[in-house]
Amino acid sequence: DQPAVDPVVAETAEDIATMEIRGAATIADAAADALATQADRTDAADPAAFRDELRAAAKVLYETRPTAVSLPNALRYVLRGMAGDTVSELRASTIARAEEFRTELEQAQDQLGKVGANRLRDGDVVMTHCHSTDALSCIEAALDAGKHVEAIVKETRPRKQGHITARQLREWGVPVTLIVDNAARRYLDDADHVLVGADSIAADGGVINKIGTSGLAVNARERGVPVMVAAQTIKLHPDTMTGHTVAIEMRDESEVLPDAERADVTGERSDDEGLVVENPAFDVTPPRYVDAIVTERGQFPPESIVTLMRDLFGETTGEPWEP
Ligand code: RUB
Repeated sequence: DQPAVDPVVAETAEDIATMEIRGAATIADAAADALATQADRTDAADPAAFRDELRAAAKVLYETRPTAVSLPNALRYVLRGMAGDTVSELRASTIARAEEFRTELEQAQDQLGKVGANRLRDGDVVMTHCHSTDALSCIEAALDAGKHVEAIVKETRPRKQGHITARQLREWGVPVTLIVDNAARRYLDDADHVLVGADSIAADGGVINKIGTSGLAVNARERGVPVMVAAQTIKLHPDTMTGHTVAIEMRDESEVLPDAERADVTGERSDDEGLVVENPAFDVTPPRYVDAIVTERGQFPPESIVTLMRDLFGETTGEPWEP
């Protein structure tokens, strides 16, 4: 018998898969919250059944999107906090652990924002890619410190998360220039920083983030614009310490070529097998193109991030639901 997974968990998983809930930190927060709901609404008859239920829920959440390591890191954090000899003790400890995770996530984001803000001077222009709450936290902290900041916001095809960034920045009163991705190199001449988030950071300092980040970083280097990655330590990918690579999500081709536009490409040959549409959601920026990784524990050159990773995740192995 498969353990019962609460409908709220299934719904959260669906929202993550369809990107209703998106961005590495937000996904981690929603996953921890879903596990708390599973614990809260359990009808497990005994402790073993409770643990099985929570593990099953974690698996459903895990199987949504493969690239942001904040998701398995969140699941692992909550599951490892399950403690107690009765269902009610297990329930209470799991809920408390999920709450602790969510609070720490928020605090880490505030803390890294202050670190990142120190890199921004009054009057600086920041170029962004995609929508990252960690990156925005740096701008928010700079504004709180009374600095004037302007932004050049890349649209970020195909999902246009740049719109979310632009909207947030405008709500804070930041002057925004919205550009198509292809205009980035031209506008780098006007930028003092490239500021992006991360879905995962590898042990060698490679940064996995929204597709297009690596090209932007290479162009920024050529233009002499420093690249800053804002990433709380929940984005560090422990498996990469033992040689594993980070899976890059391939999303549906309809995001690139919607059905309604397909005939523009295929003409009459709607079943043209010679046409391939690829839609990788993320890419890897090699560490040499990254100037600083800003975390809640301070800023690091990408080459030294492995030290922090070992300190925080040294003992971490296996799937989140493995004891
Ligand atoms: C989002 C993305 C963001 C990181 C960091 O991709 O690449 O830069 O997740 O975001 P998608 P945050 O839209 O495909 O989820 O700093 O909020 O964790």
